[in-house]
Amino acid sequence: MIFRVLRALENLEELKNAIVEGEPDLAEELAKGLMDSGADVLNAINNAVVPGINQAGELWKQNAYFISDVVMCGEAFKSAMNILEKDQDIQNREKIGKYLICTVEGDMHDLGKSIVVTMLKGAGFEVIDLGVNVPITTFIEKTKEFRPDIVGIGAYMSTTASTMKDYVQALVDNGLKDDVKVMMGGVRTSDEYVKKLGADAWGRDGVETAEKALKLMGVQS
Ligand code: B12
Repeated sequence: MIFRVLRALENLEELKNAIVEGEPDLAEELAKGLMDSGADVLNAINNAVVPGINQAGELWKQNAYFISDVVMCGEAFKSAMNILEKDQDIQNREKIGKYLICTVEGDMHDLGKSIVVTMLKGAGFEVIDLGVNVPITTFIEKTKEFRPDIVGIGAYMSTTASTMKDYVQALVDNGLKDDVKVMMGGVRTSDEYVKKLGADAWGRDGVETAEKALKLMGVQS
């Protein structure tokens, strides 16, 4: 038993390192290994994938990594997430609501959003991911088409974060705001900040976002 636990911890450490070292093929292989061994996927995301990409971000901040290094870490992150997202427990959850999510126009960051998407799926949401660099017109068009219960808006730079308020204003102008809750998130944001932009809730990370989304739906997590 103790060896199984140690081996599982070792696997998580290896996956984290593959992301920090920017090795997409290895990250994919290790994620497949975790899935095949029946590991807890949400635990793998929280304790290997998220810490891995955070560590890569820290290394960039300390000037130990170039952008090209961070891009490779992002690729490794995505290869791992592509595999882990296929987990049957995540796929087969009974759907409790629709969540439409996007990154604002001018912003290409999507690693944090991918984590949020997986956690929301794990919590039972049907997620419509519009991707990155999404103009307000597309956001409104898709909100009208899909009629989500919650919209999630992500922005990751000081230059793009303040534009999230324009997305809320567009919901108001199109008569959609009364039917939808708004969540916001991203590295440059805080609870206080997004409330000023018109959000109903902020998500610090994937887990908190899923918890707060359930709460907005009136479901206890
Ligand atoms: C990885 C990264 C990149 C990658 C992005 C790859 C990708 N596919 O996403 C690359 C290399 C491409 C990149 C490019 C750039 N980047 Co960059 N990037 C980062 C970095 C290192 C990590 C971001 C990240 O993925 N973090 C890990 C995830 C897990 O965390 P997260 O994003 O915060 O997400 C969590 C929460 O915020 C929350 N959350 C996220 N989204 C949402 C959405 C909702 C709705 C909710 C509720 C919650 C939520 O849950 C997530 C999971 O825990 C940060 C530095 C940092 N320390 O954050 C800079 C950073 C964001 N980048 C920055 C900059 C300046 C740039 C560039 C302009 C650099 C350049 N000179 O070209 C370009 C901009 C391109 C563009 N137009 O968007 C700056 C922004 C500074 C500022 N002014 O605010 C930062 C802060 C680095 C810095 N200190 O200077 N970047």
